Amino acid sequence: MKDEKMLPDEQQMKTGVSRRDFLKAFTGTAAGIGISQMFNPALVSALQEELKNHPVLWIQGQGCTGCSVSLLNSVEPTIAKVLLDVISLQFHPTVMASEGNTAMENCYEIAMKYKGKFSLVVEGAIPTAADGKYCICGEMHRKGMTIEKTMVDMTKELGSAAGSVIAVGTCAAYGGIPAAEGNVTGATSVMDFFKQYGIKTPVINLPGCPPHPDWIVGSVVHLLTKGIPELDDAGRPNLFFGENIHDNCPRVDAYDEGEMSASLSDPKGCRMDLGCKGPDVYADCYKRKWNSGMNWCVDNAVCIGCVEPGFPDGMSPFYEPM
Ligand code: FSX
Ligand code: SF4
Ligand code: SF4
Repeated sequence: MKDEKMLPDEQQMKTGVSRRDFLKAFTGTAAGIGISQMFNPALVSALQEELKNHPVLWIQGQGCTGCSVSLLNSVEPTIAKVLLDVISLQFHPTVMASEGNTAMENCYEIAMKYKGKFSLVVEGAIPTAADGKYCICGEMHRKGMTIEKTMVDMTKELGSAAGSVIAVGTCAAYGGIPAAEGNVTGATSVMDFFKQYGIKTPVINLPGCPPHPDWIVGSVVHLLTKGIPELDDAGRPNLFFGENIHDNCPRVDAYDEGEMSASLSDPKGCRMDLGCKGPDVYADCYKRKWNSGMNWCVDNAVCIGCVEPGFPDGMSPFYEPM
């Protein structure tokens, strides 16, 4: 893993983007440049040079693919450039053109060639029951035999060969919905899975059901260019998960004055009586907002705490105060 370091001076000159602007992009302040603006053509070419030996492999287990959809909705029309040219995404079951044995062989070849250097993104929980058979990711052909690769196999094999792992979405980070009460598949998070198998590769958790696209792109770029960002006790980057929703909510004055919203369509008041979990939740949704900055959960509903380790059981029922 690379140490924290300055973007090289010549790179700053070449791109016209200072380190200050680069870091500002991660904070999501209204005055800062947006994450997608980091990918101006000059910065793209500088990052390409730095990242050509750092491919990313993305695997999917037990989730709804919402994490990928959230990412793909983000920075159109430059998302293809971000994923393929900047981030060097070499394997992604939803968006890659290749399939079957060819795709699987390519994935494992890259993992061997860049052992200890590539980053693995895990989306979805890992179903460990029934010998992993609840989630078969692909097949490989060997000497006339067909070998099934389960999510358990791929997380174990690729996870131990990777230089770093990003657990994208609450399912991968903490188990999420698949690991909620019932959990017949034995769904588990990346960190718990690694503990079980003694895998020591560092893990960054990027929760959210789904996670904000800026959290994904920003964390991947930070990891690849400047190393692992500072993490909190739940393994999340402080850059995105360091602030309390309630303390920063535009409705907190109403809360202090005891003015509660009468219904979800009430434009005024605090949503606590309607089930808002903001006081127990740490994320920057209140300022980053969603849907290209259009709105966020508390505008039209409540915060259900989708980024927290106890989600969803610990936050249920969503319509009642804690
Ligand atoms: Fe989980 Fe991803 Fe929730 Fe879905 O695949 S974080 S169910 S929005 O999208 O894993
Ligand atoms: Fe806190 Fe939610 Fe009320 Fe906002 S709406 S002040 S986050 S309880
Ligand atoms: Fe999740 Fe709450 Fe942010 Fe909505 S406001 S995305 S529920 S953390």
